[in-house]
Amino acid sequence: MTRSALITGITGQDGAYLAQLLLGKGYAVAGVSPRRSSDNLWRLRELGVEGDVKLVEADVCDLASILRAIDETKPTEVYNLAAQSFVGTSWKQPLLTGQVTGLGAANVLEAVRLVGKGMRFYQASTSELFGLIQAERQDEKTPFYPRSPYGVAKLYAHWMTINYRESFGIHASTGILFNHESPLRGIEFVTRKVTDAVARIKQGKQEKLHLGNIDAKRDWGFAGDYVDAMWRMMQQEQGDDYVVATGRTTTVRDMCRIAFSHVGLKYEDHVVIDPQFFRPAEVDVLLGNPAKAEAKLGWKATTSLEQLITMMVDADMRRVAAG
Ligand code: NAP
Ligand code: F7E
Repeated sequence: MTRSALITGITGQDGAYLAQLLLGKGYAVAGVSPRRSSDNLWRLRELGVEGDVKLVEADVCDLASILRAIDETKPTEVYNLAAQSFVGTSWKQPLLTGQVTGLGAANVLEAVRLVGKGMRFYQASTSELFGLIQAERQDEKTPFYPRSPYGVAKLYAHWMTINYRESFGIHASTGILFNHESPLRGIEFVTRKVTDAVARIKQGKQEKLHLGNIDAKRDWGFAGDYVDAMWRMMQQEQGDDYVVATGRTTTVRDMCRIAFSHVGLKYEDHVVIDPQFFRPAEVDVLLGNPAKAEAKLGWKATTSLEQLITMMVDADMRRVAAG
């Protein structure tokens, strides 16, 4: 029997890598794509899989459209990756973030409950749940303390997933994924903002890079590694919750140092601290403990931060050179 997957958020960074991974495993892959006035398929195109996935026009805020998408594609696995995922925007559009990132997940869960008998469900949970950290290294047992409307919306989605697993016996898993990046990362996130600027500065198209809190620390991994952990969760006998991380934390400042030095520049000569990029409440430090994912899923991060950032700078150097 052909295995099939429906991915909400297929046009995002993780959606594109997950689609590529599943196609490589022989899955029929479909994706929920909300109507947009401009092209949002560039990531699928860059990975060369645009023509291999079936796109269904639907929106996680519209339960009827999700029911139709599930009915049309009859997936065996449903991955809910759709979100308003930019933390900074979540203070500017808190209600929209709640609707898409929080209630959107409830809509997809409800659709699976109503018409998805036997379907497995994955929820994209996040290290932002830990926010103001309650333990030095965060694992599945660490209490949550979200620090943004995004984190709060994800908390609701996280507990709804657990509640549907416990209430209705749905095979539902949450992946508490720490930051993961790639050349397909959105330009507003700090790693890609930096690697894009490094390429522009090196090629004489920009002089300065305006950043906010460069003392913040993150546990950064490669998105290509992390979608494999999602798939592994779906292959387990039972749904469960897993932290997915590298176990190493680095400041934004040191990430900048790696990116600039890769092309022979010094970040100190170009980075300008700009108050507009500071957040109303900050998550100062995140450091994950992926021991459970390593033991139960046989998963391990394989890409170092240096490899990740140089891969991203090289991709942006090519993009900027190509105009
Ligand atoms: P992303 O690049 O921002 O992708 C988000 C996706 O959601 C896009 O495909 C977007 O479509 C879609 N979307 C937005 N609103 C929607 C709606 N109303 N209905 C249907 N789809 C909608 O995010 P990502 O980095 O791939 O992350 C994937 C998921 O993992 C997200 O839920 C994110 O919150 C979560 N997460 C990410 C990280 C990370 O470090 N990357 C870590 C932990 C958790 P358009 O492109 O058309 O807007
Ligand atoms: O910020 C600091 C900023 O926007 C990282 C999302 O995928 O990961 C992501 O959320 C850090 C923060 O990611 C700038 O204050 C400094 O401390 O790249 P980011 P994020 O907020 O960690 C989690 C796990 C998710 O779930 C989210 O969906 O960098 N920072 N200066 C800056 N950040 C940005 N964006 N821009 C700056 O100029």
